[in-house]
Amino acid sequence: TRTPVNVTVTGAAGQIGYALLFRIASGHLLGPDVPVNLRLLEIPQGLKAAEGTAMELDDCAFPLLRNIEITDDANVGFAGANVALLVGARPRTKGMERGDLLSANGGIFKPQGKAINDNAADDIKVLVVGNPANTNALIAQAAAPDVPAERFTAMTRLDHNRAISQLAAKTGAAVSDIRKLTIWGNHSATQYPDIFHAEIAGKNAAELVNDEAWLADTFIPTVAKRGAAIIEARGASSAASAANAAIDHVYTWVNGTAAGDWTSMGIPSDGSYGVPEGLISSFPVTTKDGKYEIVQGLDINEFSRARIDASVQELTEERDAVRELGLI
Ligand code: NAX
Repeated sequence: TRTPVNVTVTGAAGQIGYALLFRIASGHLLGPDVPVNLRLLEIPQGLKAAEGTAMELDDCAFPLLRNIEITDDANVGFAGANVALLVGARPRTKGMERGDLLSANGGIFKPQGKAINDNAADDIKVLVVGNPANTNALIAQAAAPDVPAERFTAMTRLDHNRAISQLAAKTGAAVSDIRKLTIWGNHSATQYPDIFHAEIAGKNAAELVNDEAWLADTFIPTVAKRGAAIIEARGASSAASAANAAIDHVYTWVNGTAAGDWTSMGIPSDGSYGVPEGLISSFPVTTKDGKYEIVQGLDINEFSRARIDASVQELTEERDAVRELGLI
């Protein structure tokens, strides 16, 4: 039998945590033959609720779930971690400036990055879900100099999945017929969902849609503002779909993209497509054997260029702000 994989989830008592843990334990994160140990990291106020969730996990009698540990100590939570899902973050509250938000999250992601550096397994893979996800990933990465930088990633898979769904609805295609969609930039309102290289049943999606006004005025804002629309409708932010995207992100990273397709991940830029090196920005990537590679050689038209640049500009400003705050 295989050695269990240690999966650490921060913010385990939160609403995404509640939707995520059961799917990890049932084998959807890593595959149906991979046993897992769960490490739930919470703040002291969250420990009791995390214990309740752990009781429910026990009550599922998942064959793949070996053990569960609950802690508010990051050194314990990341000990031997092979996969870390950093979900817990400080949300923006009323009247909070960007600087306040970034420094509050620096207070979470800097020590967690250090705890990963000091305690995680050599093959650690990190996904940051907690917002502002790209810049939180940058903060954690900077605090973990002994971990290869490319192991720190940020989640844009929910945006990717939202874009596929919107494109399917517009064209009447099945979601399974859509390939090669890309989210570029920041997981924020400036993100750019790009269909110019996407394919629908093998045909170019932008040519099929053939409606730049729909792209600019409907598709892009609908995808970018979907989080707010969910809050408006549900009275709470996206949880099950966010958990699903986190599962997709890690599953794809570990198990590979399908031939003829790619996915979107927030990853440290190597300078491709004019994105300054080191920024954690979303790119089209293929994955294989637990590694990812940026898809190279795509033609970027003017429509796309302006939107990628705007989102990358926002990431640059966030990076400069956390640098100013001494967080990286
Ligand atoms: P909740 O407020 O329900 O849960 C957050 C949990 O994190 C709480 O239980 C809290 O006690 C815990 N926590 C806070 N600080 C912690 C720390 N230092 N260590 C460990 N745990 C800590 O939020 P939820 O709805 O689960 O959302 C979590 C995060 O995901 C938020 O930052 C949210 O903005 C972000 N999202 C990111 C998305 C993405 O696509 N990248 C989409 C969904 C979501 O909005």
